Amino acid sequence: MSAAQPNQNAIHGQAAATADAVIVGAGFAGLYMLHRLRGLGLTVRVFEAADGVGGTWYWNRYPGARCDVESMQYSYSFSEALQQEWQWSERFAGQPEILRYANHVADRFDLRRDIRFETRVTAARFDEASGRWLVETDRGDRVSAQYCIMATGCLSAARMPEIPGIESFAGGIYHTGHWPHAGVDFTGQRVAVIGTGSSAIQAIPVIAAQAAHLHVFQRTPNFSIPSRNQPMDAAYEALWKTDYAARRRQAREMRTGILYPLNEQSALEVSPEERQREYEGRWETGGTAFMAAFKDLATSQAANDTAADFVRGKIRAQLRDPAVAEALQPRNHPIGTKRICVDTDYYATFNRDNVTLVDVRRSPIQAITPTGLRTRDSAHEFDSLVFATGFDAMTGALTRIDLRGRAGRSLAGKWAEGPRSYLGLMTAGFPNLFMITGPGSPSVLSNMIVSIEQHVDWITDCIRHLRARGLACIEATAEAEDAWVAHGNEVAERTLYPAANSWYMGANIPGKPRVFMPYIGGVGVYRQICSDIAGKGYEGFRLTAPDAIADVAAE
Ligand code: FAD
Ligand code: N01
Repeated sequence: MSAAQPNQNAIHGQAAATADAVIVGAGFAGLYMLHRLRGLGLTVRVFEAADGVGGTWYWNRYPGARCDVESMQYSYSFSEALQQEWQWSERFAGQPEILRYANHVADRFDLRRDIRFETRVTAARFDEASGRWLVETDRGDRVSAQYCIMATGCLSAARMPEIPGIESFAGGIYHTGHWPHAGVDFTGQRVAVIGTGSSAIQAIPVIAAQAAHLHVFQRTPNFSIPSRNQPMDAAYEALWKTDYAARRRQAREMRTGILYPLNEQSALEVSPEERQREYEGRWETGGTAFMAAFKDLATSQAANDTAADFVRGKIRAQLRDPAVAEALQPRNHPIGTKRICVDTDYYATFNRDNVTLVDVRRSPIQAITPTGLRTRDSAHEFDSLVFATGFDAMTGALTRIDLRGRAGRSLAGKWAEGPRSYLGLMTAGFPNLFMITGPGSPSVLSNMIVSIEQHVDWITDCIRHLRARGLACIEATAEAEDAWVAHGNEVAERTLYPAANSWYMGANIPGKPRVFMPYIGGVGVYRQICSDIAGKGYEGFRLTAPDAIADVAAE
């Protein structure tokens, strides 16, 4: 724990005083939510499992961890002073710098005093008689609060696959999403990485440069675009800062919440030469804006194929060994339908003599052994094993808490067939329980800080509305929720996304229902829907006076 992060757990074990609101999580969502609710004059208690703020950027300290939304955009916009004074050192910030930023925000807005660190919320139960949530933690806290706000993150429930023999491995075992704070020195070691998603693609080049030998166990190759990261250009920073508010406004209206050039043409309406030029230009610029090369890459298989072919060609061109080049080219999903990756020297890393790619789709992993790993066809020995195997995304952090709404009904039970929500903000039967970037909202398909700010602002306005009118409760109606889920599915079905076995679809977790979880209608469109609903007196929500809370249950 750093000097900037005093241990504030002195009163653990005692029943805490009641609060107006409990917030679970102190990543970017929880921090901003706390700031806004304080602004309303509410008493707030935040619980955070980690011993510091930052969420994703606290936990994911693996080598190479970096943002792929430009620093000038992956930052809060709520404070003009903050966005003017903070200076990013690179085009795409690395994890240590983003964590420093989160700590700076916590200090600048004096947020730590309301955050209980190293405390995991284990349960929260709605009491219909009092209309309050009783929140419990693994440290014995019990807090009664009117509002309960889940800022638990979409990608915070790290997932270890169930491979027999894991516990027998004698060397070091790591997960990218729980990386040791002291770092790991792989010098001279034989290292294995399981997984080739975004985290692995960032970590592999850095680990390969340090380790004696690296084995990469790949089940599904991914499409990755070079980041072309570089030191922050002073003129570029100034360009943003002279015009920050207007640029932020524009970004909020974009489909992804990221301001970058969109091409409104179809990939199929231009000549092959023009298409090639567009892709080459975006490849040279680097980053996720590649996917905005044409308007129909997410909706037309034929259009998508042109982009996928282009990237496959680039992969081939970077590799010396044709067999490795073949194995690294994705062929089982349209480009972008699994989260597009962004890398620095990922493909070239497989030209190194000390890197071996093992295709575990052809020859599946059978067991971890004390000295390594056995696939169907071969055995491999190593000193350290890195799991870059991802997360129980979008729902995992929520369903790991014993959340119970009206009539003691559990959220995990309600969501057994897939998450259901109204706007990704609330779920029927759980009054006054808000989710920041919950399933059913654009969340992971966007610059998440843009989506976080929009949700936090909406929730703040909503609570202000309730209090100004002496109302005790807000909850989504079942009808509004059904309609929103149907709309979300219908919009998703118009795209190629459901075709992929992605974590967006829950496909990475055995037994998880196959449902497209984020809302893909676009950040700007979604924002407008949320504002309109609030403007119509919170259409689709039931707002109740203090003496009417329990009556709803009887309906
Ligand atoms: P988190 O940062 O996940 O914070 C949630 C917090 O809640 C965590 O600190 C967790 O410990 C805490 N918590 C959860 N459950 C409990 C509980 N029961 N009790 C107490 N505390 C709890 N997004 C982008 O937009 N652009 C990017 O480039 C990008 N890069 C990413 C890179 C990585 C490696 C990962 C994993 C994610 C990335 N994301 C990116 C998504 C990223 O998660 C969000 O941008 C953002 O940081 C989410 O903030 P949050 O506060 O909503 O959630
Ligand atoms: O996780 P993932 P991640 N045996 O789920 C493989 C964000 N992020 O941590 O595809 C063998 O994407 C699995 O294989 P398969 C971003 O939103 C952003 O990398 O299931 N392999 C896959 O290859 C991202 O999408 C950045 O066949 C197994 C990998 O493990 C999200 O976080 C950086 C396996 C998991 O990939 C999650 O990324 C990092 C098994 N049993 C993260 N189980 C940026 O750059 C799983 N795999 C912005």
